[in-house]
Amino acid sequence: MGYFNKAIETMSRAELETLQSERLKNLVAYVYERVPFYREKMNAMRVKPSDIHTIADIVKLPFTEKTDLRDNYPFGLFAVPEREVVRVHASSGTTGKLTVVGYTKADLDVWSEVMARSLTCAGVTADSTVHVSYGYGLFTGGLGAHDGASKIGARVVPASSGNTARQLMLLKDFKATTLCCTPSYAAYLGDALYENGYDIRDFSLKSGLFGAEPWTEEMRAEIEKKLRIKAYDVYGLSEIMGPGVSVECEAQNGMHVWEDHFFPEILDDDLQPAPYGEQGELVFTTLTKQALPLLRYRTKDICSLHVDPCPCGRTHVRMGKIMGRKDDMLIIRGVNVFPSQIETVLLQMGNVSPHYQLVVGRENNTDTLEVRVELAQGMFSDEVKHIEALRSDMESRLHSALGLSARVKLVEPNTIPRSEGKAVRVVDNRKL
Ligand code: DLL
Repeated sequence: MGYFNKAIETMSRAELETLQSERLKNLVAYVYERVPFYREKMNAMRVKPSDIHTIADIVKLPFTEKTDLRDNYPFGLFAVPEREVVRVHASSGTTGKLTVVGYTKADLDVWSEVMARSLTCAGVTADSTVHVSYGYGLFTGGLGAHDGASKIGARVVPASSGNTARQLMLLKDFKATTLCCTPSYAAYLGDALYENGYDIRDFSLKSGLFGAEPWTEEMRAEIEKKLRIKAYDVYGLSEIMGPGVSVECEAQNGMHVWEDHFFPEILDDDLQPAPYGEQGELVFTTLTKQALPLLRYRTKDICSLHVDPCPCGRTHVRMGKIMGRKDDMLIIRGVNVFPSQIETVLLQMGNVSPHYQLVVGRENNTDTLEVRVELAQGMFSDEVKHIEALRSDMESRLHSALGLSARVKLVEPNTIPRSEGKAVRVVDNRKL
C-alpha cells in the first residue's frame, strides 16, 4: 500500500530527531513569547527558551493538563490573535466547562495532511469513497476525517451520525469503500445490516478507520467478520489536533504517531520518562501548532511506545492499543479494572454480542460489579440450562482475568442502549 508523504513517513530516525529538535526550539520560544500561561510556568521552573537545544531537553518543560484548558476557557491559551483562528472545536467533559481548541489556516493544513496519511494507511486513494459517520460539529471526528479524505481527492459522503437505516442505504447505494466511525458504531452497523435485510455482499466496503474510544482485538475480529473489511485503529484527541495523531498501517502492530508534528512520551507513575515498550501515561507536545500549541499535554491515556522497525517502512514510533484512561480505570474493591479487559473476556466467549455495559454499585460498603451483556441472536430462546452454564463460565473467566468476582447478567438482544458516538460502557452508581 502506498504512502501519502513518503519522504516524511519513511525518513530516518536521525533526520526525524533533528527535525524535532529544531521544531521544539522554535515552539518553546514561540509559547514563551506569546502565551502568558507558559511564560509564568517556565519562569517558576527557571527554564528559559535558551535552555532547549535538542528534543531530549523536553523533560525540562512544564506539563499541561485538561484543567489548564478549562481554567483558561475559552481562548486563554491561544497563541495567535483571535482573527487568525479560523476554526474552533470543543469536547465536553463529564463535569465543568467545555475544552475549547482552535486552529489557524496552517493548523488545518497540518491536520488534513496527517489525516490524509492516516486514511492512506487504510487504503484510501483518489478513487475511494469515504463514508464519514463520525459526528460533524464541535466533535473533531467528522470534519477531521472529511478534510483528510478531501486532501487525498477521495469522494466523501458526510453522513455524520444518526439514522442508522439511512446510513445503511447510503453505504450501499453510494458504494462506500471506507467507513469512518467509532468501533462500537461499526459493530452496531454490522448487526443492523442483517436485521434490516441487507446482504453484505451487495456493499463495496473494503476498510474502516475506527477510533475515538478504546477497543480490543476481539472487537476488531467481530467488525471485520460482520462488515467483511479490514479494520484500522486511528487515535487522536481534540487538544492535540483531533483524529489522525496516530494510525495503524497494514502491519497492524501499533499506531504510527506522526512524529514530525506530535512528539510522544510515556511517563511512569512518578511522571518520569519510561523506556520504550513499557506502559504508562501518554504525553504529547505539539511541534508545529500555531493557534493552540501545547507543551507535554497529559492525555491520561495508558499505552506503550515501540520504535523497532515496521515492515511497512514507516519510521515513526508506534503506540500500542490504548489500555484505558487513567481516569476511566475503575477501582473495584481495590482492584484496578479496565473495561477493555472485560470486553476481551466477553468476546472470546462467543454466543454474546459486542454490546455490553458495566454497572458498578455498592452494597454494605462493598463495591459490586455487574456485567450486562447481550446474548447473540438465537441464543435467547435456547434452553435455560445452557444459558445458565454460559453465564457461570463467563463469571469464572472474568474472575481469573480480573482477579475479582463480577456478576454477569445476560440480557435479550437489542436491550443495551446503543450509541452513535462513543459507547457508554460504564454506569457507576457509587457516586450517586
Ligand atoms: O475522540 C478524536 C478522534 C475522533 C479520534 C475520531 C479518533 C477518531 P476527543 O473527543 O478529544 O477526541 O477524545 C480523545 O478519546 O484521549 C482517548 O481516551 C480516546 N481515544 C481516541 N482515539 C482512540 C483510540 C477524539 N483509537 C480521547 N483508541 C483520547 C482508544 C481513543 N481511545
